[in-house]
Amino acid sequence: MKKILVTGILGQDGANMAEYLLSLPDDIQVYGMMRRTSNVNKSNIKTFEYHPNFHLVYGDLTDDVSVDKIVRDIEPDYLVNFGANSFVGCSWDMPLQVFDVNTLGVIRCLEAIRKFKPECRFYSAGSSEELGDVDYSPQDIKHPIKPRSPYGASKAAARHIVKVYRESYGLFAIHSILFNHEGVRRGEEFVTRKITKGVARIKQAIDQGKEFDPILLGNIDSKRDWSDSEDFVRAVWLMLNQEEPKEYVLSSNETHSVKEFVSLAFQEAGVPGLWSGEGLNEKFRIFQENKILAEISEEFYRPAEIELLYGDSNPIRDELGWKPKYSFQDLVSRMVKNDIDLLK
Ligand code: NDP
Ligand code: GDR
Repeated sequence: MKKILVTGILGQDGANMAEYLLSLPDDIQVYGMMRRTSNVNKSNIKTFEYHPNFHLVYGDLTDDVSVDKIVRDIEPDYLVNFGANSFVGCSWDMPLQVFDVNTLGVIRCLEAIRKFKPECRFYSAGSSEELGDVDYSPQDIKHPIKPRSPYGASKAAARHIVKVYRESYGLFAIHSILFNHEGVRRGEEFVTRKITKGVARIKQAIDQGKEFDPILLGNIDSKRDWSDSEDFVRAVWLMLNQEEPKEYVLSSNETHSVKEFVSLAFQEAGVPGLWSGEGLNEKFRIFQENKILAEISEEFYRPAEIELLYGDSNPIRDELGWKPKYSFQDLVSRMVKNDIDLLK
């Protein structure tokens, strides 16, 4: 029997990881760590919350006592750390909180493992945000660390401390670089979900002959390497079960602009459109009509931006046999369909 502790269980990756682990034929007990909030949203775990091998536990990555207690009581074989303040955009507004959760939280996990269960294998979710204003494309695991946001800096620091604990105490601890990954459990402030929810809202209004407001976006020229989170959690499990604690990049090996995402999402909903104009005046209109579907608002620009992210995940494909199931088009299509169905 294997005991696996997953932090960030109510978020996108934590829920996808737990669902994947519970689907395996192995005898696995999954412990999902959630923090206490006044209005808990369990929508991401509703498909498995009452599975007999799933257990919810309270804990907070900013609280040493709770992290110690959970690791001491459960004695997990694996600790998958998906808990974080994961929104880059707000990290300039609360840099200390971001470091407390994303960096000190990793140290708290490592310390608890070192003290109470040193054989526990540890996975920490690193980010392509660590790479920042990139030197070359595609970016691999050797790319220099040059973050452009407090969030990116917090993940870069976490990356270094995982290496220190691995080398100092011989822990099986890895921090891999994850490029953007999305899906039907994605938080609503991230650009992909914001777009697909907006598309669903507008599609419904058009179908009902009603007026609608356009989707407001920031930098639509930035390019991201988008994958499906369901593909990534399988790769994380492969990484955790390899012989040596080797770190890898996870990516789709493609890059697309926010603009492309918008065009494809509306097309998938049967509302094809066209971009026109420049800079702050750029607009996406319904094809051969004047109705605006998406436009720019300065509110969503960031103090510093990463213009291009484009990963190279060939090493994990070649060495651990990982292969994504979903293409960029599949991802957009699934997210749009899900949001349209949710409105019905
Ligand atoms: P989410 O924001 O969906 O989930 C993060 C989870 O962490 C939430 O459930 C949140 O709880 C929880 N959390 C926040 N603060 C604390 C805390 N103090 N103690 C315990 N739990 C806390 O993120 P994702 O699932 O998308 O990402 C998972 C991990 O992967 C994160 O570390 C993220 O930084 C990293 N990552 C994600 C990428 C992506 O594209 N998705 C790319 C690269 C890295 P609550 O539900 O209460 O808010
Ligand atoms: P990112 O994701 O910052 O890459 O971090 P996000 O979806 O927030 O932004 C992607 C790109 O889209 C641009 N953008 C907008 N972003 C948001 N959120 N809202 C908008 O209206 C908007 N308009 C344009 C952004 O400027 C950016 O260039 C995600 C998170 O999951 C991190 O936790 C993770 O580490 C990285 O991916 C890799």
